[in-house]
Amino acid sequence: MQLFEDRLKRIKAEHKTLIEKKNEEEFSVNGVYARFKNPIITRDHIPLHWRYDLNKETNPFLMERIGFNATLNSGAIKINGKYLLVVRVEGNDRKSFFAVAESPNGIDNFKFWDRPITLPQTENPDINVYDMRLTQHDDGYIYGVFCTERKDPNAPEGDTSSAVAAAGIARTKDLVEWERLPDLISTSGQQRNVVLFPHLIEGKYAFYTRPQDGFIDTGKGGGVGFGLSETIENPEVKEEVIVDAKTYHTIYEVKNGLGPAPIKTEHGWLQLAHGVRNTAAGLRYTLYLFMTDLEKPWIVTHKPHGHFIAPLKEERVGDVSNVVFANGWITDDDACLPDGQRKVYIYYASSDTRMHVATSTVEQLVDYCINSPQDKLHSHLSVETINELIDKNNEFIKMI
Ligand code: M1P
Repeated sequence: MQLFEDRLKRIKAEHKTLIEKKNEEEFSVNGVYARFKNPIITRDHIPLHWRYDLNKETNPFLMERIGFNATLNSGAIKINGKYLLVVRVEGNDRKSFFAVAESPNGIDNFKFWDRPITLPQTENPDINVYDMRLTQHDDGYIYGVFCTERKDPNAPEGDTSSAVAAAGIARTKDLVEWERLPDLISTSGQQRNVVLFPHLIEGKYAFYTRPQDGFIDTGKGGGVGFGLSETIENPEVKEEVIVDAKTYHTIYEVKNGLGPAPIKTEHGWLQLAHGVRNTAAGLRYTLYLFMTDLEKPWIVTHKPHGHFIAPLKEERVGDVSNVVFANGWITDDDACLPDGQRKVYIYYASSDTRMHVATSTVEQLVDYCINSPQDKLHSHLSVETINELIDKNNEFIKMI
């Protein structure tokens, strides 16, 4: 039967073309970051040998045996000159798992490693895992902190949806072999969007947290939190302070959560987070930036108004529409940029469906944080802020 051979030839060719497709930077009107034309990783990037039984005897129609639904919220790190994403891959069975995709330049040619990550289990096995944040820690390990989700043991009979979210922790030196540590214990009922800080503080491991009362609703716990743990082998945060609270009539009114581990700059720590607000069409997730103090990274020093990246054009539609989410970025100290600027690759997912990249520099992001106006939380004060800029531009108005 020729069908098998014909299909194989075409499927292989289309897969190769997709993976090798060059990406193009788009002109940045806002000047803060540049988007790229193509998504960088989609479900079609999943290796063919994860999807098809390639034996003609057992799969004469060359049909997919295992289907994949989405590639999203990815942790990021650069090792030995390679840009590596720990991608949240979601199967058609709704289960997410982690898999490493590697690119030579950070913007295209992302190729998955041969197998997904085998994540060791605790005595209470994960039902679902997702959204790994990578931290290169001073102790020499790369930590992956992720959400581990299990059915709520206290769910009433017949409730087959209620779940409990906690922060799972694993560590590695190479992203291949992983050692699982116990889940983070904290005072709040549930945790998601937990990030390990790269340095010890007062000799303790430091975590950004997101205490929450329920699985979806953060309730009275919401906001980006921060707490210390005596050890990483028995991680426990006994006290959390709120770094950045959810706030009425902002883009993080309903909830927020930290993205990747922060980037150190001479002006403080650059922080990327997501904020969620409600609309008649459901929740809207956007990304925002802020900075925290160098010595006290739980204290916000600068916070521009509103969102930094919001879903745009095709990004707006997907499995969970109107969402952008980021848990990975890379500062590229090998890239030679004018004036010694440090390049930053910001990896974000759109609508829980596919991965994108945007690029900027540490200097641009710091400038954005320091010099953008704050949210003054009232319309008339927003108008006041606009008028201040118009007045400042008075003598330059002829330029435009
Ligand atoms: O569906 C949007 C996002 O929802 C969750 O984020 P949060 O905990 O802030 O609500 C996460 O499940 C995330 O994976 C997802 O992208």
